[in-house]
Amino acid sequence: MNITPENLYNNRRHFLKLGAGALIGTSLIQSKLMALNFTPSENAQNLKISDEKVATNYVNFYEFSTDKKRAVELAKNFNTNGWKIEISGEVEEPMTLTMQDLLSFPLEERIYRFRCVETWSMVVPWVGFELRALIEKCKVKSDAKFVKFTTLFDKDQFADQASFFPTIDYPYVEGLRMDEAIHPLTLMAVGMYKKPLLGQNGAPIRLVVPWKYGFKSIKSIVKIEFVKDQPKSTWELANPREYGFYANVNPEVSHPRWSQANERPLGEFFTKPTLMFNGYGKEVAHLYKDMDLKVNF
Ligand SMILES: Nc1nc2c(c(=O)[nH]1)N[C@H]1C(S)=C(S)[C@@H](COP(=O)(O)O)O[C@H]1N2
Ligand SMILES: [Mo]
Repeated sequence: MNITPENLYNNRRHFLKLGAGALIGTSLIQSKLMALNFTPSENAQNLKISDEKVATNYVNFYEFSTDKKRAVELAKNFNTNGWKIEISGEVEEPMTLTMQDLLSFPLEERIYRFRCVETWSMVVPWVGFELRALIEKCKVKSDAKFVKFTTLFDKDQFADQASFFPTIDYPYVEGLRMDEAIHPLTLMAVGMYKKPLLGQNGAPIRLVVPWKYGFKSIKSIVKIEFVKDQPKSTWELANPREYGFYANVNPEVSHPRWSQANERPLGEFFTKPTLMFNGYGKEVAHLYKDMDLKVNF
């Protein structure tokens, strides 16, 4: 069954007239009309979904601003026209994928817990496709041991990139080990709350890795490289004592400046205990069975 988003419903006639191809460009107006055809989630785990207003207004997107409200404000004009992802490195078929190509992967709704290293958390109904589908499409070679992701670098659009003293080293880079990347929970998200992603949440396409701290879930991706060596991620480069490459949610490993034992769900007053691997231990603990998670934090 396909969901008809409210905005598409109103524009159905317009949509039919232009045809799908014409709409899967990505200007702001087009993306408002864009149909996300996806398999909805049944919320089998009965997770309590965060309020949409809260999840789309309390964001971390340093390229715009470290101030959460200001980032939302600045993201309103984010132009994702003609967005492409370049795929290179250890692949049989390097390729450049347009949004139209990316939206043709099988899209599903996935309701995931999301835990920021700052100790707030939320539950988001994402729409996206499994990263492993993309990995199959570009025929990744066996020499590839890691995936490196890069966010857009564009001083005209990102105020903090243009500033004299940028907060972090841009472009924002993240990475996953290959077995993490092909894990079925690892999602390339193009939407949330049944609609295309807003600028502040990483439009038009971002990573979502639900068992890791939020900073691994890199936004507005323009490049994916398959590499032999472990890439250095932006936060690891900025402060290796505080932010490791793995960044698995772990209530037993404190951040040097605060405990990670509890979290505050956005929109709620009381905190609750944080779960190992953010509650996804059954699915992912085997990936780390031979590792010391205090060293590889
Ligand atoms: N490019 C980029 N990706 C990013 C960030 C960022 O500043 N820049 N912030 C990260 C952090 S710290 C978190 S918690 C999540 C926040 O996602 P949300 O704002 O959609 O909740 O995005 C992550 N991805
Ligand atoms: Mo975060």
